[in-house]
Amino acid sequence: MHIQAVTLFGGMFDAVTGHGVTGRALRDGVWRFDSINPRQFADNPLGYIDDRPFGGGPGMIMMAPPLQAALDLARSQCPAAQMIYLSPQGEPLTHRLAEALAGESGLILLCGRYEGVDERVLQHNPIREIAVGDFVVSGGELPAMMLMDAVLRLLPGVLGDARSAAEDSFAHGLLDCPHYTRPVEFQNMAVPAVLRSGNHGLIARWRLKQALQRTLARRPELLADRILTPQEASLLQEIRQEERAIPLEQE
Ligand code: 9D3
Repeated sequence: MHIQAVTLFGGMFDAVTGHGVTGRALRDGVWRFDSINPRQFADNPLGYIDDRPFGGGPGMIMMAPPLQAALDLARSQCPAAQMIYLSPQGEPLTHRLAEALAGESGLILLCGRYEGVDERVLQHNPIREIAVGDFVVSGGELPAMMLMDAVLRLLPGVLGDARSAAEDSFAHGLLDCPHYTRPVEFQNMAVPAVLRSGNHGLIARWRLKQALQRTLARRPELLADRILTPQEASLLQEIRQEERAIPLEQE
């Protein structure tokens, strides 16, 4: 996969290109990366690529011509690439969307700074607008890197263990169960006995129940439109019964 970022801050991408599984996969040739600085296409010697908004108001807007030149350069290097504008107004980034993007041969990631980009850039290009959550960050670079990481780890050869991506939380639509390693006791807390029982059927059942319990408590909306397996349905019933039992025990 060829990823090109149109950004004023190409150096920020060292975080993804130089570290961890994504860094290793880049060195292994699983993916390629280039950053393109729209400043190189500024029409003035000082390299300004932002200007004041028509209609007034605070902040600056990234100008269309230098952004278009940068996008055209990126497109010329990977004509089939999907263009993406990281924007607070975009559709939410989900695991499902990351899976879809992992099927692309290239991505061109437009990273905004200031108040955003001239709307005509978005009208002129076939471009998907994507947001990373309902919170405000200072520019598109960190969201772009989150998207890159989420997509890249789905490519064959990025994760060492082939099971890891498939077993991820959200891949199966539930939050993850708790995990434990040595020592067996920490701060007077023991590892749940079932995990040391060696009974793999019981362990799988305990983990699924924990995952369901946490999802119900923290992200009930994830359970709402999910088709439950018979085992999940019966575990969920068990959880709800225990929920009702607790207040009685406390009286
Ligand atoms: C005053 C209105 N703000 C829009 C919500 C201004 C504004 C805030 C932050 C304009 C641009 C930005 C920079 N943010 C991003 O580029 C961004 C982002 C985000 O802030 N939240 C979630 N996802 C994303 S993707 C890109």
